[in-house]
Amino acid sequence: MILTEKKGEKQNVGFIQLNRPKALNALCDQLMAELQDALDEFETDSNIGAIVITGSRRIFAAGADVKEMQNLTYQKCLLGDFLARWTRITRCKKPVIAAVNGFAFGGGCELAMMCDIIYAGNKAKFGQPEILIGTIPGLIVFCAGGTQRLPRAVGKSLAMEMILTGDSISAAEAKNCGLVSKVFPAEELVNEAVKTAEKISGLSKIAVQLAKEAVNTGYETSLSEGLHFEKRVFHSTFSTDDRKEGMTAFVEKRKPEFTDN
Ligand code: CO8
Repeated sequence: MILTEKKGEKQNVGFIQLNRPKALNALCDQLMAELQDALDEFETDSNIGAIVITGSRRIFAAGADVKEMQNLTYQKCLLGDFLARWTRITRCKKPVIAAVNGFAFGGGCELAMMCDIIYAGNKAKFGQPEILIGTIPGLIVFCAGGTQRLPRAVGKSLAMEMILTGDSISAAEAKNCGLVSKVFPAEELVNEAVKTAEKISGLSKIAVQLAKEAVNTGYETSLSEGLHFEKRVFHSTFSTDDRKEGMTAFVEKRKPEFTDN
């Protein structure tokens, strides 16, 4: 249900395409298991510096698979491990870019929000329509994040409006409110996401991983704890060859050659 390949001039970008067109890339357990395997593989491949996740031109993902959930009970959700693998992406140490063309609804929007950067095609639509089918974003015991990440990304008022009405927002609105960082013509979106991933992959993998961890730590904690973490992590970069090389190259007016040491 997914396609994977390595992209970029140096083959250092892990590329994942959700590929379940008949069900509009509805996120079922099998698809998420395959996604987890792909992330495991790219994460352990030392040549890969960043990962891009996309869908098709028409659809990123239409949410969790409603047919799979139709007869689910509270007891099964609570006691079983239904969707337990879904948050794997939030534990990925390498940067993940979501390239969203078309609909990103429900779990699809949540999947995009679990990524580090979201780029959108100009016809993309983001929404949390769970209220229309009698539930709420996020599912019962799994932290998919619709009610938590969306308000942090777009502000409380817009998040409430989206979550309580099920109405979606356009790519332009998503850009305006900060949910996505850039909007591109649909046909250019994937290339642009890969270009950014290539750029990140060419930097020190140590610095990139630490920077990602520092931002995410700050996102989930108080400002003072975040600042303390940042200071410690900043200090730790002075134990790396890459920090010395980066600063030396700047002083010598040349391009740095990072070795990930
Ligand atoms: N689950 C299962 N099948 C789906 C889903 C879905 N979410 N969405 C579409 N499909 C299927 C349809 O049933 C249909 O199949 P079939 O041909 O067998 O009847 C096929 O895809 C095509 O769908 P439509 O005919 O509806 O296509 P349209 O172009 O008319 O509409 C829409 C496209 C607007 C995207 C529409 O399909 C839609 O509204 N889909 C449902 C959206 C939704 O409610 N999503 C929320 C689901 S709940 C959820 O995501 C909870 C989050 C859980 C946590 C996740 C953590 C990552």
